[in-house]
Amino acid sequence: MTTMKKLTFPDDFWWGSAWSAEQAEGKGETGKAETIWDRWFKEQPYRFYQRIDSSITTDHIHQYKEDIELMKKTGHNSFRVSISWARMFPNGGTGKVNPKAISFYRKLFSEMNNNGIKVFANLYHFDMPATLQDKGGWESREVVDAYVHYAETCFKEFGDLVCHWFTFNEPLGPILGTYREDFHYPNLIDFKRGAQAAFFTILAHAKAIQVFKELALPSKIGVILNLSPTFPRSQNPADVKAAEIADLFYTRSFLDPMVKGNFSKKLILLLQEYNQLPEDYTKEDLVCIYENTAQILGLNYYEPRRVKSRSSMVDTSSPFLPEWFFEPHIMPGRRMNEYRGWEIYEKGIYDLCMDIKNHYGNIEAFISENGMGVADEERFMDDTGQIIDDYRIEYIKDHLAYLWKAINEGCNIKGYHLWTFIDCWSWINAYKNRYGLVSLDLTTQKRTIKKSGEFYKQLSDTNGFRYDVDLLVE
Ligand code: BGP
Repeated sequence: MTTMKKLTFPDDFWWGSAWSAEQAEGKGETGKAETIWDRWFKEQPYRFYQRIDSSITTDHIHQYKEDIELMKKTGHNSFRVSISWARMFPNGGTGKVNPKAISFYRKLFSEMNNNGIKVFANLYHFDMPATLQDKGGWESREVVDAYVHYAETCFKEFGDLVCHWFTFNEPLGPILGTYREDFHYPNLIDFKRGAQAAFFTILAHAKAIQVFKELALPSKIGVILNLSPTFPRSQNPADVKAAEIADLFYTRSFLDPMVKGNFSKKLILLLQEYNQLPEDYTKEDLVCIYENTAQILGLNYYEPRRVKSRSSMVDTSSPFLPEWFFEPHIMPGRRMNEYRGWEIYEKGIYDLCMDIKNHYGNIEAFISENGMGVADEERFMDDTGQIIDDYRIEYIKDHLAYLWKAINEGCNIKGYHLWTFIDCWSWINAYKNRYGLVSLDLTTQKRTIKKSGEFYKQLSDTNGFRYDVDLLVE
């Protein structure tokens, strides 16, 4: 059966996309401190796809005016950037603020506002100034204080231009990458140190919100989390328990303290049992975290998490990891984005929104990232030079249909931001997988709207699209 229907989204829905400073701006001439990405590239260039670093990326710092025109042409009414800490404080992330950085961001944000594009500004997107990493990065209270000073400076300098603020993008990412999975500088595999860094990240979020509230700005502040609904392989109690534990580590770890102000008791008990709890924390820290929670929540959704119970014994002399308690379940028949190695499961966006509705007070939220990175997209270029990315249009529609269903069932979802706007630099994958609504020629920096960019404009103009609702499963 086919039941085609127009899926209409709420009035004033935020249509847009996101990217980050390190991935899109390029170094420019304002002055900028070395970041951990510059440092890591210097030390191990062979770990970056085609040895491409972040010095030029999408050169947004020079092309921002043209880029804002492209935002309009692709239907944006809102856009998330991150502010570069290293640009704001070029002397290693502390000291004197950089007037040239202030001038750049004020011009960018003003130009966006003048063109009807709401500014969503994120303060930290994986880009620690290297000097602060040398002081311990997120394991250090000194770095937390430096971050809060940086945050306060941004609130004061740009508070009149920003619609919504975010303390962090995916705070779990650097913890996972640095302390557990070796994809983030400085590549220390040490769970307990990671737990300390996670705790201080959460504290930094709370302290920034505390300062924000004192300034009484007209905007809201929140956080952007990467969340995946967790599914056990079966209802066998061992699989169910494995899924519960994975969920504690990957979902509740940041969501609970940053949104509710407290930590999952189950997670605390588990970490206590294995002597992995952070040691440096005070009662004042816990009160601060309790009193200063997110006012708005961004949800980055790419893939579900499927797990099963372990089939082998753990070697307890190996470094402690969450995987001591479960294994990934490679579900037969799953649909994959092979280029990125992520499963595509659109219903997961619905499950995630329902979890937020049912367990997190239905906090005001939006999809802050969702998207499909594809390698060698030139294959899909037509004679005019446009990328015909029908697969991306399908991907967006399939996810939006489940988002529409979630909204219709009462989820407080205010918008959808795609990853990403113009193809941008993807950390160690550099420009391998392209995610944009607009393609980028790396040699000339020429931007060309993809077919998905045209679709996105229509979607935003009409606030919806036609879809076969019989495809939506319960
Ligand atoms: C998110 C990050 C983004 C972006 C995206 C795509 O987790 O917030 O910065 O990179 O994932 O992932 P990747 O670039 O690794 O393909």
